[in-house]
Amino acid sequence: MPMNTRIGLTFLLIFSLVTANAQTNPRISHTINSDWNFHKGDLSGDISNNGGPIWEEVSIPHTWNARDVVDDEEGYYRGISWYKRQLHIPSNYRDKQVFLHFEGANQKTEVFVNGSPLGNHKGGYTAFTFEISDYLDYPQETEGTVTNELLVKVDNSFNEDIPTLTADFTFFGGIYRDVYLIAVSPVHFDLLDHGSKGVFISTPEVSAKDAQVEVKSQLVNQGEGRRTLSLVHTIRDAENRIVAQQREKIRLNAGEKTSLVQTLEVSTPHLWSVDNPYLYKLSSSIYEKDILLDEVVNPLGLRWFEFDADKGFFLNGEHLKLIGTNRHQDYKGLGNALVDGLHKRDVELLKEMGGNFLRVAHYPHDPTVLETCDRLGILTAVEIPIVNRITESEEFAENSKNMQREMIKQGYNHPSTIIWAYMNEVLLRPKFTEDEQRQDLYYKNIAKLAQELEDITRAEDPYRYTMIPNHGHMDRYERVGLTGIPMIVGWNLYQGWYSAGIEKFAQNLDRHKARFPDKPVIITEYGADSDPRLRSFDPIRFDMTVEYANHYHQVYLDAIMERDFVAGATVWNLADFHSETRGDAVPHVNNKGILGLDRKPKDTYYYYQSHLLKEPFLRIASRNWTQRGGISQKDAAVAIQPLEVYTNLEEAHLLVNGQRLETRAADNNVIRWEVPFRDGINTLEAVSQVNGSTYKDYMEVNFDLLPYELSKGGDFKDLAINLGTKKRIFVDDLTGQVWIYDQPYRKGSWGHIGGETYTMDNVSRTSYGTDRNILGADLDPIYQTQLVGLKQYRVDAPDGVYDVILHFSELETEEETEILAYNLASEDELKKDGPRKSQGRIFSVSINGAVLFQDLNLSEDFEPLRAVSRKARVNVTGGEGIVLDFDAVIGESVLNGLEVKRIF
Ligand code: GCB
Ligand code: CA
Repeated sequence: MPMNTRIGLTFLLIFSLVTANAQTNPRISHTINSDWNFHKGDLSGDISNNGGPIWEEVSIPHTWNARDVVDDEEGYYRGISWYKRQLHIPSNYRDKQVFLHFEGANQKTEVFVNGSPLGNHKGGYTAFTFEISDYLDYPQETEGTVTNELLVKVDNSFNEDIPTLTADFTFFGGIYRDVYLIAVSPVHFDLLDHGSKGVFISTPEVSAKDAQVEVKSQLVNQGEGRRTLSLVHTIRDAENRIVAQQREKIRLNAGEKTSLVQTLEVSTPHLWSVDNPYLYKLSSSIYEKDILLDEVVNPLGLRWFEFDADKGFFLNGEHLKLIGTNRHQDYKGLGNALVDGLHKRDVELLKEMGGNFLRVAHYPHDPTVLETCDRLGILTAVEIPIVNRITESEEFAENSKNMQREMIKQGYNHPSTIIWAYMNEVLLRPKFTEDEQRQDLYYKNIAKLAQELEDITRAEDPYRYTMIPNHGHMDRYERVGLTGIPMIVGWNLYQGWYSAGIEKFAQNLDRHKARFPDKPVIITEYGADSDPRLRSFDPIRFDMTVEYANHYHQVYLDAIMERDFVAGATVWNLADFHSETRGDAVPHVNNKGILGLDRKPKDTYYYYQSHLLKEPFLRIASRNWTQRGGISQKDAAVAIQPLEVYTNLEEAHLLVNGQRLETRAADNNVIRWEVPFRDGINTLEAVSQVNGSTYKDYMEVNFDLLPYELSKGGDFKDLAINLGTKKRIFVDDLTGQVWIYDQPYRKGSWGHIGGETYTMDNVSRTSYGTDRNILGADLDPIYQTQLVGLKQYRVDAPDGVYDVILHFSELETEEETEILAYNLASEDELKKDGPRKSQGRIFSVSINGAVLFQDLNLSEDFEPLRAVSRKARVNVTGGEGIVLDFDAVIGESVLNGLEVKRIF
């Protein structure tokens, strides 16, 4: 790029171009998202042959994996598919240069116009642009349009040269972000530099007095002849007043591309901050004489920031604890094909939570995300998708470096972005564990790539920080050199989740400080899975209940807030997200969100609000737990269950069905009461009075109260019991049915006689039940736990007609489970993991003496992990109740769930 085309003196010229600026931009740019055809699978033979394959009408955003990633079949379609569309090209495009801009397609894309290949793009998370001018047919006449054919081949199969290789998220295939058609004058801002806009704004010096704004522009003359042009940058404030302007004359030869840097100054700038994200507009325009040829507009936020290894983060000179979440880009039922509104909503939800920081994980997201962060005042870290491991090939390195450049150049102008990152937990499952020398070489290759990415980042953008997020194996990262290379170290820590001992989290923070005293640190991940359908009165690690996650986040947030050297932390994750290889309570989904897959808040979201919001906040924690159930007290027709309120106020009282419970003081923002619930609708109102103002939160709970003595009749209607759990409750979000935990038989009530809770052998996580996907069920948690070796189950139901439903699943399998890629437990702990080896079992069940199953063999008659249920109608007479007898022929009898429903 020759710089000698730069002529004349730069001079400041304000207001003189006002009339010229009023011209409309000749650049045409719009999405072409509607009216596409899609073919799942490859096209055989001639790609332009329209006769053969079946095309389905789709619009973009689109993925072909929205459904097959959540079904019971292992895996999902990872391969080639095709998209096709007509491009209607008007005659005046003949005088323009025409481009296609893809915001993202996963993961390898080839584009053809009228049968000619334009090239390909590798990587599923960054934008790319192709020029198509030379391949188009234009109308002969001056009126009308001519139809051109656009074909796009997208391939999401595993490719060892394209990050991501393996990770705990689903690699949805498709053109899942906007596609633009852009037509510009032959002289324009460069559109072919890594999918960027060709204008790069940085702010090397900002203070309360003065801001330097440096603009690097890349201009292209694709027309004929040498052109004399002026390049004008104009900064306008939020009221559209011009506050700085600069004009420079340049000459561009035919076919020439040039790049130049100009500096503008804004005195007493209105600063961009989290509470006041003030945005200027910077328009960059190319004129010939006073004719506007091209223009791009960028946001401009003026701020300065700094990380300090002891004191944390500072924005505009003021200390700011960075607190927020990570985010993945998918949504319930939609895969990764989201409209802008859903991306924007996520950032709003983070802001409404009181968050000020977003780790855009594990790859760049839709441009809407950073645009919304700019506007709402959320700081961001953005990274490329190298996760878990690398391939030691030149191609892998090249693709990674190219992605890093794309990420930086495409996101360059966002004031919200303060960190560029790369390589998430790249030493999680190191290759070559059997060969130390080879492993050393692998480590060296990782360090080499890290250094190259670091160098590229600092060269491309000297004004932001760099970061590598690692998992908790501090020694390994230090040894390989990954704690030394970037400017900030990120730690993803899961003590009290993947490994036992939640108190070890705080110890790890202090360990960081002791070992890396000069390195700024961010806790880039921490989280615990919770399925909003699961609740517990005795939460334990890996039970997937909301209550355990609540406890986990309370302990973590405390430790993070107590330590100034921890510059910030981001919860894993803002919302639940798809991860096809996962089992657990919601198979194929990672449930560490503080919002659900549908963005419904879990209790933890409110907990963060109580800590982060500055205005008075009072919220019933279990706000969305509206269906409860339990056994009545002996002497009163109520069941006592806890209820918590999250608040930043000092104290509150609770009204339960209009009755006032005592005023209690908040302890670390939590107030807890033991609440008497009656059968049916209960009203709950938390009330707090502060300085004459009253704050309230109200909810209703529909409670299924089971009589203490079933045999006495009472209100017994439906009973649903989940066996083999510990004080865990399951609420079916479809029917509202509440499944309560089992108990040993008590006369007049119900329960098991004999039997013990199923546990996996030597498992390092789940302390009861299995974490495997149950086939043929949505109520996986009901089948994942089990009572083993029971002799009898009794329900002392009064005389009447009942449906009795038994639920079984064989939880023991022959196959070995492999170590899951996402398990972050230590390698010693992992060695112990494994399912119980099947001993085989055959048993019979009878109801009140009548045979229900004879010689049931769950793994032979069905298959392991398949949900099996049987419903039978029983007429209970003479006060005999319901008696289930279990009789094992081989091995032990089992039962996973039991429902008893009164018919009349
Ligand atoms: C991690 C990974 C993230 C996983 C998360 C988890 O450390 O960086 O991709 O989803 O743990 O939930 O296991
Ligand atoms: Ca599947």
